[in-house]
Amino acid sequence: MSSFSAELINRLTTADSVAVLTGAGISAESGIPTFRDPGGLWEKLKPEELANFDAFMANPQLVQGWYEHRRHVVHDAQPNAGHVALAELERLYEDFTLITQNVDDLHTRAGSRHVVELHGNIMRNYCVSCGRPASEKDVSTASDTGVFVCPCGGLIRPDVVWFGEMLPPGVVEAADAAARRTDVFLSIGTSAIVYPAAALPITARLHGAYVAEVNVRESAITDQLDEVVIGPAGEVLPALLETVLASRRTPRG
Ligand code: BJW
Repeated sequence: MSSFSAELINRLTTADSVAVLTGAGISAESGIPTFRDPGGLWEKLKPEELANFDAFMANPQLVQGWYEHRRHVVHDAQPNAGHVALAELERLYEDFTLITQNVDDLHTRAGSRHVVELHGNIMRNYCVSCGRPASEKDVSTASDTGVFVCPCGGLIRPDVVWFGEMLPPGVVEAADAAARRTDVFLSIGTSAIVYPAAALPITARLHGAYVAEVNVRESAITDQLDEVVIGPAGEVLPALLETVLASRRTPRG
């Protein structure tokens, strides 16, 4: 049974603007492994070995194979109760921004409308030489050398953001603006060690928002926030939605 402070429920009940940051933890209950938890995506292979451009160029087959495997996992996954609760929470506010570090599309598939994808989308691919978006065929037919290549001969990479790469144009600005104007900011299922995403809850708090975290354990920034709710997002978020809905039904004196 999740427990929320009266302050959090009061702030969410009276808020005009709400912003949410999600990380891999929200998709864990959909069967998509996180990055840094035990058994996570990088338990055996470190980020610097896979999620950067130099690693891709050094061993495209390894990196393409890793993403191909993950695309299948994402394709077969379904949004969970946490994704659905956030989509329903969005309907309560005129100004609601869902900022996600995830590349899995599950928020959109759950019905969220204003989604800011900070780190791209694993279902899209493009050619590093000509920039053309890759087709399904391009990413399912390996060349003689075992790698996926564009008809122009260039290597195909996922449309995601690797370490040392800029985030897509406009997304940092959109996320930062939402963090600055929001009344309540929820940071959900992220270890909060990757920037610029990890700065958003702090920005929100500096600009007067009430900032709460939902996670199965404390993150790197827990001690800088107003509140932490410990528990799985798929259980905590439906309970939070129900509590806010009940509070909105209660006449205020
Ligand atoms: C549950 C749960 C359940 C489990 N319920 N919870 C400032 C300071 C220091 C460094 C930098 C800085 N600014 C930029 C940098 C460099 C770098 C960086 O941040 N490095 C840090 C590691 C120190 N950042 C960048 O390079 C970024 N680019 C950039 O800043 O461009 C400007 C620039 C350019 C050139 C030079 C300098 C600056 C790009 C970052 C790209 C990150 N990319 C990845 C891979 C995406 C593609 C892919 O998916 O393969 O994004 S890395 C990976 O980490 C992925 C994630 O989105 C990201 C965050 O991970 P997340 O979501 O937090 O997952 P986990 O696994 O870490 O945590 C899961 C959490 O869930 C845990 O807390 C669990 O407890 C919890 N959990 N089950 C609730 N059921």
